[in-house]
Amino acid sequence: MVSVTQEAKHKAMAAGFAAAGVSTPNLLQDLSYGWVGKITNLRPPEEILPSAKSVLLLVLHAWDNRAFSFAIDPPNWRGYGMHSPDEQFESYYFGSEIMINKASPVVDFLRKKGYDATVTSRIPLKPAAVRCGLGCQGKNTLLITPQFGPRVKLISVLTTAPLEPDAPFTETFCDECEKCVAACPTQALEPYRLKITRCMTYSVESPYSPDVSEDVRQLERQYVQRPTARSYIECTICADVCPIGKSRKSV
Ligand code: B12
Ligand code: SF4
Ligand code: SF4
Repeated sequence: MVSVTQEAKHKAMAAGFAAAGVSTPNLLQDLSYGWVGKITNLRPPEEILPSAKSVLLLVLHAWDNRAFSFAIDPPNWRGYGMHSPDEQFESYYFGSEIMINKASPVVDFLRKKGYDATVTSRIPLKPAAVRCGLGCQGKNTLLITPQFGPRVKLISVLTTAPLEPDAPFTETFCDECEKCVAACPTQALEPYRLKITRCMTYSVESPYSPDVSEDVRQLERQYVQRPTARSYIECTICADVCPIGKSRKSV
């Protein structure tokens, strides 16, 4: 008989995800939660869905890495930490919109089975994905999957369903390679560590922040493409150069 776990994963694959893995809030207790700089406050699964018993991590192959990195900020957006907490903004991030949409059949399925379920990207997705058996974190700090390397986007479904956990991923891929570290134009990377304010993704998302240095601003103007005045394509260089999974062009 097909289990709820197998059926939930099957729904995810049918919706277009490339891989799906399961862990439990208990097994994710020691991840580093809290604020990442001034960017986002990552929470434990039970704070997002009380009585969550399982975390289903979904991997979407970003088959056009630039299209998936397309973002639009609202006109009055100044940057992380530069607004009062009650200010509401509507940003648009193409990759997230697609993932939320594709995850909804999984949520519907679990709810029809009588469980609660919700989609979220507010947990630390990369280390959670490692615990769900989906890949390892590379020297660019991204999740490196065996099939597509770092060219993936991640999202999670939290549920009260007691799904069967997968074994954590234990292999590593980087060995002596340091291509991502060498390729970053702003030298934001040290192996396994990112200096956030030197990353052009941070600088483009924080157009007025005083914590971004002038050399980074200049490189941002050179490298970050802006299809329209309020839109941009986030940097993907440290993912593009990674040799792991590079030959896989399409799903
Ligand atoms: C905040 C954030 C950012 C910030 C900060 C990035 C960062 N590395 O922290 C900024 C805005 C700069 C950013 C940039 C980008 N991001 Co971003 N970001 C996030 C977010 C919201 C949280 C990341 C996080 O947890 N940071 C906290 C730090 C502390 O966590 P960490 O990197 O895992 O750090 C660990 C390692 O360094 C490790 N470590 C330290 N030392 C050592 C030593 C060894 C030997 C080892 C093994 C490990 C190790 O320990 C640390 C703590 O666990 C996630 C979504 C989410 N909810 O998780 C997306 C996410 C990570 N981003 C993503 C992407 C794709 C990007 C960009 C490529 C931009 C783009 N085009 O989309 C760049 C890549 C920059 C980079 N190389 O990291 C994807 C990653 C997909 C993947 N393959 O992993 C995510 C998952 C979004 C998504 N929904 O898909 N991002
Ligand atoms: S996203 Fe770009 S700027 Fe940021 S670490 Fe990667 S290569 Fe460097
Ligand atoms: S480019 Fe090389 S060092 Fe960087 S994540 Fe990929 S395999 Fe690891």
